[in-house]
Amino acid sequence: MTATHDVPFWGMFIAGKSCASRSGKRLIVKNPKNGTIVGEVAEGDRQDIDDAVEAATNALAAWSARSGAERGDIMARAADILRSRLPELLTIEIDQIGRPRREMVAQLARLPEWFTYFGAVARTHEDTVPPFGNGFLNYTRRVPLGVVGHVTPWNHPLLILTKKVAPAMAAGNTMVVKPSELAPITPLLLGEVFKEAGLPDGVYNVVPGFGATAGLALTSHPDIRKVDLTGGTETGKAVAAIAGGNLTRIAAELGGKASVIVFPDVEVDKSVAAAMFASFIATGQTCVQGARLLVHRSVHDQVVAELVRRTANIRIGDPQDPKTQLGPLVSEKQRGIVERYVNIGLQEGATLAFGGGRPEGSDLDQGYYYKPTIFTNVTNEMRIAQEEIFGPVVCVIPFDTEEEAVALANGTQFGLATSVWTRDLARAHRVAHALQCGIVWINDHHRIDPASPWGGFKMSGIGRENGLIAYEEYTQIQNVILNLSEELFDWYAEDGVEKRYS
Ligand code: TXE
Repeated sequence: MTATHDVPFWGMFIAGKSCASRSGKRLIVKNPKNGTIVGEVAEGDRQDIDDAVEAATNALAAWSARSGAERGDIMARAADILRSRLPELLTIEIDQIGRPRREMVAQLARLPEWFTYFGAVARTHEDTVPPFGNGFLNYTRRVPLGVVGHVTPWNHPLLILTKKVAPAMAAGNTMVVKPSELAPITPLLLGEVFKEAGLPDGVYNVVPGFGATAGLALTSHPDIRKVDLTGGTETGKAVAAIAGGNLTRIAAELGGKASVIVFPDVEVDKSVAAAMFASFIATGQTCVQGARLLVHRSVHDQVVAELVRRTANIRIGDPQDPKTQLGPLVSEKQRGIVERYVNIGLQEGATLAFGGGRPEGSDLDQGYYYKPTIFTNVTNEMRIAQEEIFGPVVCVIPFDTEEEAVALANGTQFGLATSVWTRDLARAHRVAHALQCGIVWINDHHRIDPASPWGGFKMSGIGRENGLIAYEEYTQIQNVILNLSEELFDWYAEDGVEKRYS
């Protein structure tokens, strides 16, 4: 990091070095709580992406030739170094995106687990010996894909990046990252962590820039073997179409409209705590946000009354203050989207039970704050119940039967996650099996683990993060078939013997 005019500056990270972009352009990173400048980073474009892909290509042969154990050792060291640098990363992460410290502490403290888990996967991975018949030794090898591209968003800059980098690195790939233009600093700092851990230069490269320039250059690059993107569904479709032109694999974690289904056997306090946790964490800016609260009609009014009462007590404020419970939205643009949807909800006839505006207070006027907002009298056909708002807005919808709850939860184009709240075990599993989504929590929400597959059905995405499947999706299979026989096999011999192929 260097500084000009008191503004810290971070270069791109290519081949283990920090450097300016070819154009010399810079991106300004602003703090959503008051619009002040957090710092500047080099703004990359096509040529910089080409440079980064070249660095990753040059590093590939040596990195992929390392044993899983060696890769695992480096990743274990990276986990330790990352842990020691968390306080610094935490402060910058909060300044970039405005998420409250109490949330970011909880989230970032878990990041090292991804490197220890996937490092251990690299170390312990076993290939298979599929049956092939007598006289043959037949085995498979999982080999890396090559150079892969990671396009990441601003809502969980380090967590989402880590979910992609750890399996890719463990499997022996090299990578180029295009982080969000709103939150590029911590992804750059991760490069320093890897370098200190002994990761060879060129394995991890970062080119900050905009989606339409650097993002497009990366995802359309013919030498990229896989694009792993988290972002909006429209972005995912556009990127998949372009990647398809090069037969580049794609993994995409896209939008969602998760439901929180509350059955009447759950105490009201518990349901309300569940709904608040699901809906308002990250100021609602998460792909698995509990955007729809489906409540059994018999407890609907009680749940709504308590939800409104408790939501009114949420402390909105400076994200760096450990007591703050709700920070600003990430940008003016994001707040504009939320405000537009709240107006749409009102026009559609939904009832604003709480929120629906900017909070007052001189400190809050400076930032992109928005009150936690509760809509009631919502029907599932309304746009506010169907489209991803990505803000602190929850739509409450009553239901009468289990079948109706499932139909409501499944009744969107998305299929990322749902939480089911009940003490009835058979019902919980029955509902889980009927849900069309990649993640189902029972009596919980938002929980994640590096070992547990994460990703969506339908328009919520393709491919999986986390777990052995994420490692496998960063490899391709090579099948090696060895004929153990020394006998001459002469298909064209005119010996009158009927030939057998197997
Ligand atoms: O995301 P974008 P934005 C949703 C959420 C939000 C909406 C827009 O609903 O309101 O998307 O947010 C890069 N080629 N999610 O505009 O544009 C971009 O630079 C290549 C859900 O911030 O999808 C960034 O690095 N790259 C979500 C990344 O894609 C492109 C997280 C995501 O940006 C590109 C974020 C292109 N043509 C937003 N266009 C989730 N699933 O959690 C953009 N990018």
